[in-house]
Amino acid sequence: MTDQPAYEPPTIWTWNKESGGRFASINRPIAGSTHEKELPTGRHPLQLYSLATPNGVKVTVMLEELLALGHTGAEYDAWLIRINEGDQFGSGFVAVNPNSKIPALMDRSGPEPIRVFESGAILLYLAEKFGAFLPADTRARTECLSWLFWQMGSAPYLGGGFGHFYAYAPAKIEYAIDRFAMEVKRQLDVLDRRLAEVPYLAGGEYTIADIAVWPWYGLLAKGEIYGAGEFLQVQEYKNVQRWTALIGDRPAVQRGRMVNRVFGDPAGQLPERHEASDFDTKTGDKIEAPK
Ligand SMILES: N[C@@H](CCC(=O)N[C@@H](CS)C(=O)NCC(=O)O)C(=O)O
Repeated sequence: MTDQPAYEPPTIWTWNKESGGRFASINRPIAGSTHEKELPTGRHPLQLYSLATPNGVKVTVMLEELLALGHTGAEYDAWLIRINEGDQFGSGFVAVNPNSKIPALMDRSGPEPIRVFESGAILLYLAEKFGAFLPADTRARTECLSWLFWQMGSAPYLGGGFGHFYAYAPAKIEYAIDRFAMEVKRQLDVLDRRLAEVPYLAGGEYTIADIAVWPWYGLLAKGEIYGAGEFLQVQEYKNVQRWTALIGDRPAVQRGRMVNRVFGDPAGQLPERHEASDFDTKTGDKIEAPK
């Protein structure tokens, strides 16, 4: 157990101090905007407001995959939302996503703009709009959506549970780390058993289920999130490792990971994306850092 001092919750919780830990400064118990700020709009049909966290990467991978398939209607402007600076609480962003979290998408291709928030909803919206990465056959489509929703329900245990208590919380709490390490290892085993049967999560085809799951569990399997590869012994999940490498080799996945990225190797950072050529000319190693 933990040697934390015992905490007796008061009758009514009040917001009287920062909770501590990384991201504490942006946590608030109330929704809505904190300041007036319009969002920029570029010339493409799709306007994405995001950051290259796993939830953000799902959407940029999907857009790059659609473009790679030749869907020119998927051309997009990707604008950077710096969540650690509170951009998600600007009035323009809240109008696109009342939940104040990236990613958020505005489809301006029709007579009236359509807003889409929640990464799973964005993937499904794009898959249906372009008729891609979502099988038409009822059985395969249903399997795809089951894994898509599995991801949406499971990843908060990985990110908000395990990742938070293992990497970000102000104190290491054994109970919390044990509880969520157990759950995350179980989730990896769920994926491993599924991927022992089929090449991709929905079956024989690469779909939005893979696009949703890879940025979380693929990157975890590569030891690239929370520095937890050894702790969770991720190399043991052989089928997850095979699938992680297969998806990671896709050029669209490699491009999607770079968009709205402002950390890591400068050559892998494309803070904003407005043209396909930006990958060749506007990465962090090619542009001067803002003073
Ligand atoms: N369920 C949402 C989760 C989105 C989410 O948690 N986004 C995080 C970054 S990965 C965020 O914007 N956090 C900012 C905040 O909580 O204020 C989705 O999948 O779109």
